[in-house]
Parts: sequence; structure tokens; C-alpha cells
Amino acid sequence: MRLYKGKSLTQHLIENQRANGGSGAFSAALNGVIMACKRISSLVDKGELVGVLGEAGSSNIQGEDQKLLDIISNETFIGQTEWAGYFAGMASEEMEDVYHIPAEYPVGKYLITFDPLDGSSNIDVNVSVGTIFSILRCPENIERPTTADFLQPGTKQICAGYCLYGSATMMVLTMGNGVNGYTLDKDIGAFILTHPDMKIPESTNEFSINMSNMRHWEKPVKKYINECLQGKEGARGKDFNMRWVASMVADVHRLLVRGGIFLYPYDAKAAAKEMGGKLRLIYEANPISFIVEQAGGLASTGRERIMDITPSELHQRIPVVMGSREEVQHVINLHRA
Ligand code: AHM
Ligand code: MG
Repeated sequence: MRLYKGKSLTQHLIENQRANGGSGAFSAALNGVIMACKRISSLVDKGELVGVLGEAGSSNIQGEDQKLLDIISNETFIGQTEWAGYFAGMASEEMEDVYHIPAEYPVGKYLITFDPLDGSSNIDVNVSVGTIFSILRCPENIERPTTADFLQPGTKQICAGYCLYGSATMMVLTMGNGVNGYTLDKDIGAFILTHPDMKIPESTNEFSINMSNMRHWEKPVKKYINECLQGKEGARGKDFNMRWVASMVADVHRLLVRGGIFLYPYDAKAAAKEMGGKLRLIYEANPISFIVEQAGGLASTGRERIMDITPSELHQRIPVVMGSREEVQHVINLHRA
């Protein structure tokens, strides 16, 4: 039998922090997030055994029906992170307004934003879902942050990550110096470094998009997907494969492991409701863009780099085109043509 030598996420974080001369506070802040994800992973695993499937009977700020597990995951995330004294405030896809740290706990110097359980439509059908989070610095001398303090461009993120609840539970993290993936060893309850320095291959022949929206897309995206569908006989001269899990975390994880391009583009149906896209800038697009760029990929709206956008509101939505560099650049070029 091979002796298992994998490094734990905690050890890896502390070693990294030591190498960079940090105090350790940041690693400790992440511990709450790690614990939240372990708890959510356990709930996702148990599903109906613990009665967490089905509708919550409520809707979020975007008017979407909330699943019971959306709400429970949101409460779990807050419960595991609010007490430790590292955060000054939180914002979640599932909450209308900024969440303030209760008076009984110390206030810290970071802000955290999260989508507690992304891929809600997959919860009840036992398909992969995930948690996405992003950490920002709280502006100086602010004890009770307001919405304006959260409206920072993605370039200001100091850490972003996702936890994928798939056939294995995996945490993928960046702190701006590459991307590492850790697999949860459920026997010992610890994330183990299994995917060091993840890189997205530069080229790909796999795309990921919800084709049922095709009639609502703009011309450049229609053109791009038509090129893909034409395969070897078309302008690209190669055959493409398609995948769509409908959980961004799972679709993006595939990009990090074997490359690909993921699009949730501008959509006239969404624009008619003044949204312009489906995915949320602060909770989904920014953290995932940070990871994708750190893994060598590109993340754009088709017209601009996602992380350069200063959010105009907490729940703003935007078009998303991300993944293998060559392919995303081609879609950007089609938008310029
Ligand atoms: P959610 O946050 O309500 O779960 O919505 C976001 C999800 C993404 O994970 C996924 O890429 C997309 O919605 C799927 O949308 P669709 O059902 O239109 O295919
Ligand atoms: Mg989401």
C-alpha cells in the first residue's frame, strides 16, 4: 500500500503565508469558509436523508425561487464565518442587502461575498453544485460597511475560490499567485492538495453554453457557435464537442482540468428585464474570472475584461465568456469585427 503523503489545505495555506511574510490572520479567516464548505458538502451528500431537498417557498432579490438548500447553505456560510473576527461584512446572492457582523463578534478588515449554493436547478436531481466566494479588503476605518464598500472591481480581490460538490468534493483557490485544487478526504475530514498549480490549456475544441437561448444571443456569439457546429467543414477547421452541466462551478472546473470555453452571453430575453446576462458579477463572474485568469485563461464579457468592471450594484448581472485563451480571444475578436 502506498503511504499517503498529501499536504492538507491548512498546512499549505500556513506555509504559503509564512513564505510571503504574512501574519496568519488570512489563513485563519479562510478556515471558516473551509468549515462552511465541509458542512454544505455533508448536507449535499445526505440530501433527502436529512430532508434538505425541495423548495423553500420563498424567492430571492432576483425573483428566483429559492431551494431549501440555498437557504440552509446561506445560513451555514454565515454561521461558520461571522464569529471569527476577520470579516467586516458579507454580501450573498441569497440576501438583498449587506449582512452586518452581529454586535457580539469582533469586526475584521475583510469583506466576503458568496453564492452559497450555485447551480440551484441541479440540487434536487443529484447533479453537481458548488459554493463560490470572493474576499476583498474593507475600506479603511469602516466598521459597518455599506453596499458602496462592496462595489469594487474584480482586480481588487485578494482571494477567490469555489467548492465543487461533485463525485468528489473539491476546493479550488487562488490568492493571486496561481490556482490550487484540494480534494476533501471525507475519512479524515480534511482537504488535501491534489491539483497543484492548475492551468487551463491554451486551445480547446470543447464549448459550454445553454443552446436553448440561441435565438436571444447577439450576432458574434451566434456566429461563434455556428462555426463550432460546422466543425471541420467550417471556418475553424476542427470538430467541437459540447458540454453543459448548468452548474457554473462544475462547468468551470472542467475548464481548469482539460480546457474549454464557457459562455453565458448577453441575452436579449434577460436584457428585456434589464439584466443583460444571467450570471452575477460580484458573486459568480468576478471570483471565477480571478481563478480562470490565474490559471492562464481569459475572462471577458465579449467586449471588456470582467475584472476591470466597477460594479454598479450588488446584484448586477453581466455576460460571461471565459476559459482557454485562444478560444476566448477568438470570441472577443468576433465582437470587435
Ligand atoms: P443560480 O445561482 O441560481 O444557481 O444560477 C446560476 C447558474 C449557473 O451555475 C449556471 O451556469 C447557470 O445558472 C445555468 O443556467 P440555465 O439553467 O439557464 O442553463
Ligand atoms: Mg449562482
